[in-house]
Amino acid sequence: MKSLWCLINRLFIRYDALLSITVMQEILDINQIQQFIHQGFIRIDNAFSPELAEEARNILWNDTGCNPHDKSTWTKPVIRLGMYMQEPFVKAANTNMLHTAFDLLVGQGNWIPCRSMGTFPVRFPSDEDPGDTGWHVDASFPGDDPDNFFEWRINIHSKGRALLMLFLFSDVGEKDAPTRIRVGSHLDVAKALEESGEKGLSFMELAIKLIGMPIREEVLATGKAGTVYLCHPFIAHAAQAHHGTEPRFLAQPPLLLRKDLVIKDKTEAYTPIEEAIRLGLWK
Ligand SMILES: O=C(O)CCC(=O)C(=O)O
Repeated sequence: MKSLWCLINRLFIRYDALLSITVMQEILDINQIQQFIHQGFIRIDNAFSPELAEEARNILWNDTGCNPHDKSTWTKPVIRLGMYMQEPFVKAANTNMLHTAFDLLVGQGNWIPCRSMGTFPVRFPSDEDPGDTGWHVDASFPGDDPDNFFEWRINIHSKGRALLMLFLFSDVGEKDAPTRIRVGSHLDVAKALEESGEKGLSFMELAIKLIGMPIREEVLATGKAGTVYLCHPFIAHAAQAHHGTEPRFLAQPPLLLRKDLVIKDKTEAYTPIEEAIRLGLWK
């Protein structure tokens, strides 16, 4: 009787595991995981609902001090808004679909749920240069002067940061200031970070190194409100001026790591985020 129970139990556990693998594959298939490793990003459509996006936009519009129905009030090319922790933002960042994708890319549970939506560079149609369109990699841990953002650092283990995420809270077409992503640049960045080890490079040091890196194809982070781009933390990206008609609402919060990444001599399988760093360093 005991062994029959054991067998039934085992069958259930296998069925459960199979079911969760099937659910995971519905969210990200093997091609998307390969794309993440080789190109450094994937796009997830309908990651959160248009209704949540609209609720969030209403809060953001209020904070811009501009009137959505009066273009004469849209006087600046970009307005940067602070951290948002209200319900629509936290819900958007924590859908089942995104949690499953985080598990697949970063390792089961090796990430900290996002409770704040980070900064919002709200971009308005304008002929004026926004002045913040340089190529860069987002930094992940403070340097000697934590108050100086340009001194924040990035190292080969991506200390503290699992992903760069781009959350589209409005429909973003090619003219609506979509973020530019350099396809495969995370591989060049891994190589550039190798020598500096744990100390890594500061945001500015790495931005200067990007200038000498190989020319790579650019992809625009376009999509409907509710789209999320999950990017390798080493991906080089840049803003651009807005040449469309409606303001663009996008957030770029980090996904934080729970445990450090392992890129050498690991006993279990490497996760896609680790695989990508290994690819940049050794393949
Ligand atoms: O506004 C954008 O498209 C991206 C902005 C960005 O990358 C940043 O502010 O770090």
